[in-house]
Amino acid sequence: MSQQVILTETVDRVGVIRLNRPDALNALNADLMYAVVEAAEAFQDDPNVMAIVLTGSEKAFAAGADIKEMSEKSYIDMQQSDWFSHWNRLSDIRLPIIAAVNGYALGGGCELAMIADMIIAGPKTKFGQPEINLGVIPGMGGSQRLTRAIGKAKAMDLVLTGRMIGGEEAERAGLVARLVADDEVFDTAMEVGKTIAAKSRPVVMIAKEAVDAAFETTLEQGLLFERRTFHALFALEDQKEGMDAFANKREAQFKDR
Ligand code: CO8
Repeated sequence: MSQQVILTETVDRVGVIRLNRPDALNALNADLMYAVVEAAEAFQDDPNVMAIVLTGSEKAFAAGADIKEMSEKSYIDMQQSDWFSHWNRLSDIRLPIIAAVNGYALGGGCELAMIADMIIAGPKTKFGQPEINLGVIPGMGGSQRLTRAIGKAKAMDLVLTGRMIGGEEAERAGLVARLVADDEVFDTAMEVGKTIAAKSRPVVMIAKEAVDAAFETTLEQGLLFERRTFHALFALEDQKEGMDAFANKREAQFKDR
């Protein structure tokens, strides 16, 4: 029987997706892409899941798209299959996705981590966009999400030279939300997921949409979206509960958790 390319479980309302191609350093082939996307959609459809933690192994989050699967493809193969466009389904997931990243996060691996909403990493994590060494460029967001995350100067450095950066440099550059000891990366991501799990599910989804809107709109449009959405939250019982709990010095018990 062939090995499962991902492993999934639900722990305390946090859905975990673990990439599981250890012999290929979790290289992202088509099977793995479909499996990740379908698992994330299944978690989203489960009202008991509040957040998703996406992780790999100690040695590799993912060492990139599967070079062996791609190498012999023609332009027409890539263009007609719209290779890897299915990852867009992952960026459509409305639950927060936390990437717990150890080891190599290269090429498509770095790009997959950037599709997530936040990255937790350790000092030994290695991020990079080494596609230039293969005679190609990033194809899943490395020229776009990376530039938005760390700015043009550093994105140019990584994309043009293919050099890797460690977790500390990535955190300083703004790619990593929390830098923790390497052996605490997964547990920290789970703690973040559990913290989110105590909030209101619709409000969590709307908060994610509001932050994402900053990348898609002008400041004026974004501020209006935020303000109108803020107004709309006053239609929720969870807003009444949250504010009443504050006033009465108790912990909020959100209905739509
Ligand atoms: N694809 C396929 N196999 C891989 C990959 C990969 N990306 N990375 C590692 N492997 C395999 C190796 O071939 C090796 O297999 P085998 O044992 O059968 O020879 C096994 O994993 C272990 O790897 P190494 O022996 O190389 O391990 P090392 O510890 O010596 O080196 C490295 C680790 C530095 C991570 C090295 O494996 C490496 O450089 N890997 C390739 C990194 C890379 O170039 N990534 C970018 C790939 S291209 C990409 O991601 C484009 C994404 C956008 C596509 C969008 C299309 C529209």
